[in-house]
Amino acid sequence: SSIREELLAVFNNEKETYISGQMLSEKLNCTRTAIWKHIEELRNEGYVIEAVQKRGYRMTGRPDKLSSDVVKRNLTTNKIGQNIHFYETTPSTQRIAHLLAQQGKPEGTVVFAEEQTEGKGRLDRSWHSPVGAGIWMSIILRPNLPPQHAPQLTLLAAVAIVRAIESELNITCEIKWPNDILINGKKAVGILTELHAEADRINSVIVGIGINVNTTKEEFPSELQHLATSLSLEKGGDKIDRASLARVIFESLEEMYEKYLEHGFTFIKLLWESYSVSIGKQIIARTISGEIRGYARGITDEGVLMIEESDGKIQYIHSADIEL
Ligand code: BTX
Repeated sequence: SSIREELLAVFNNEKETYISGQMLSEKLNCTRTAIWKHIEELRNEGYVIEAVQKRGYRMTGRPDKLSSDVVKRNLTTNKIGQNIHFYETTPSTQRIAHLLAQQGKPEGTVVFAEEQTEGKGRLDRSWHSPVGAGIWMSIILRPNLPPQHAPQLTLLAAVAIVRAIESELNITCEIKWPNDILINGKKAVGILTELHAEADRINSVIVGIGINVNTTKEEFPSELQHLATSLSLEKGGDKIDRASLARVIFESLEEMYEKYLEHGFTFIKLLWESYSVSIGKQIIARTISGEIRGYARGITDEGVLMIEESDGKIQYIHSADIEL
């Protein structure tokens, strides 16, 4: 409700001072009973609101939950993250984003979930998305581009996320083609780009982003424990504020996306190559039609991986898993 939002806004602006019930009811133009009811509701959601006789209320803690209020506070983007749909639990934010895209929701609309029960990766693989541990989200973009440029958006997203993580948390990341973000060799982020397109034009792109933020070692299933990590684990177990990270990611993504639409892929490509672990190395690419071994030359202007085989022949890889 709007009282709830205004109440949160007042508490956020008045971090240190107590505000009396009387003042709140005047400010928000409602009864003191209404104020009291909303404060009780906020407490049930995990907000910590102190009440002190004769002084009033003060908010001293917020739930570790992603909510629209918290993420949108101080968000400086024009589009990305300005419309957020939140779910406590959902099979996959991708599914919801696809539906919203088809309903015509605007570019930059985001679907967030605290938990995904059937989070998906590429090729029908699954993405482990335990409750409250990460940022599990899907973003709708509507670039006016031909469909064959869509893979560039995966690389763009990877670059934007790496830059956001590095600047916000001071953690060094590497990118493994096409969509893995690794920290100390382990996967911390996965990106899945899906498309609605006609023959010559993209209608919408759904960029699915899964970031292991506060996932603990025990929360990873045993088969992932050696392959996966979380930002918190890489920070020695410190708990990381998901809302601020989400905000920085939106800003970074929007900046990259706008530059890309204006100037094309070249500068993203350069940045991407600078973060890449696979380029310039001997690699094995496992594709659905078999294995290709060789030297990773780079990526094309389309975002396609080029591997030079021992006989000098160049293979163009559109989809594969890379082993270093
Ligand atoms: P991918 O196919 O490259 O990676 C999936 C593989 O990664 C799995 O087979 C497994 O080995 C490993 N894996 C699974 N879960 C995790 C995890 N939490 N951390 C590290 N490794 C893991 C990557 O696909 C694309 C993932 C996109 C996920 C987002 S979350 C929001 C959106 N909704 C949705 O359903 N998917 C996207």
